[in-house]
Amino acid sequence: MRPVLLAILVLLVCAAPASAGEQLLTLYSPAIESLPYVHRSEFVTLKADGKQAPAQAGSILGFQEMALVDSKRPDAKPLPVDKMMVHHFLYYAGGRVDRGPGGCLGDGFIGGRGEEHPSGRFDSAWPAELRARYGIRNATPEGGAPEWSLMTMVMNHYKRPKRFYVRTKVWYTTEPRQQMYPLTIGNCAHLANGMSYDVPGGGAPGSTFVDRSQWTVPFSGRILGGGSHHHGGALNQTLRSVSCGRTLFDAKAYYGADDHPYNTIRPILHEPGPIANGTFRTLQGIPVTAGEVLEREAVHSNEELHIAAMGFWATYFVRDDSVAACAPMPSDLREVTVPAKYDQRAPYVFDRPVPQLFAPRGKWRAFDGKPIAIGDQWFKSPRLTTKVGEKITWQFQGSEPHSVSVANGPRGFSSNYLGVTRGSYSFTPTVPGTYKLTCLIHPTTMSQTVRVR
Ligand SMILES: [Cu+2]
Repeated sequence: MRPVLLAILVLLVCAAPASAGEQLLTLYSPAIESLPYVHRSEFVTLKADGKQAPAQAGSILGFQEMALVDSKRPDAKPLPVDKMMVHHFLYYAGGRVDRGPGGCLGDGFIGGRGEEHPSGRFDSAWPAELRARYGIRNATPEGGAPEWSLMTMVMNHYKRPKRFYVRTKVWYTTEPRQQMYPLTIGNCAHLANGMSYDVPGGGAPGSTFVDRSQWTVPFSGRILGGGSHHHGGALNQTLRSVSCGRTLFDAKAYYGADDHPYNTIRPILHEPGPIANGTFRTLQGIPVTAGEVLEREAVHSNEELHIAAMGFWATYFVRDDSVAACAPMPSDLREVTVPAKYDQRAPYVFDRPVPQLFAPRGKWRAFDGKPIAIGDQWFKSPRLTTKVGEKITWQFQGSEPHSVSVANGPRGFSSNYLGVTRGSYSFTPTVPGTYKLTCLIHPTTMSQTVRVR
């Protein structure tokens, strides 16, 4: 045999274990319809048929791509972010075996994409060495493949309804891997509000708002990585071990330069989010032991208001009973998705207020203390005057979900940001000024302005 050919063969044989049985599956959601300027959550089931979700029991090794396309042609380019912006995709495989503790998003959660991933590509987050060793077991107790489900929230900036598919490229194998547990570490008290909370703003220059929570590690093992999901005046988010007195991850929020689509897209429907949040990987893993207390801190700028802010960590754990308490940090921990270009101002200046896209009309009315009705495409008393200290209550009575949320004004507040059809929400202004309110679900057709003196 010729030496060159032999060398190639040796290389091929040596390279093989790194990708034993690995396949890259291209999967599509059913068609989903989106109306202009409306951000709405859609929940779809993905059948375990090899087209929507893997057909065979196996292991998920990583996600290469989560993208929006309007065609199933293999070379279809993802829809541009300034036309179809992805708020988030959340993938679940609820019927799989050995789901682990799961964390705030539940034990079915397997992965997701947030607004901090404008390209929808995750190649560097799932290196081949990691895929060769670890995977999320994707099998039912009967030995088949579970169906998946997908939650999508997208913002359609086309001026017409747009039909799209979510294309998912997933590294997959039917060969054995060590079990990897997806685990979301956040303040689960925010779950009822879709994991979001409001940053009131109005603070002095440089002031911050911190959302903090603790979590107790349920089993000994190693953390193979974590991605921060953080927006709403996001500055940085940390994950610390209180028990060992050390920082595990400190994730910076990266913002687009002035010419990034997130900053030039019009109309502004919500404040521009980060174009990346710190994401870390380590093949050795960060050692943690059962009972160890971790604490996350999401730090937000509190100079301006930020509605529907979020801060949590999406992490991946493996079990390992041999880990000693507070064993040394891994030498191979690294940040994997730093954007090539971003705004270098530190701290970032949040200077793009969200406009009230629909001007409220009608006579100014003085608040009489009675609940203010919110129905389909309307606020009762669109222009209202009141005084500091008077509690205002809004009553939801539409057939579609609505919210009452500050677009801009002296302080930020919001009812449930996904919208509700029943119940009420109250706010007592303590600061005078003009509060320009909107419905987050119908920002172009619904508004109310409240003048507080
Ligand atoms: Cu609405």
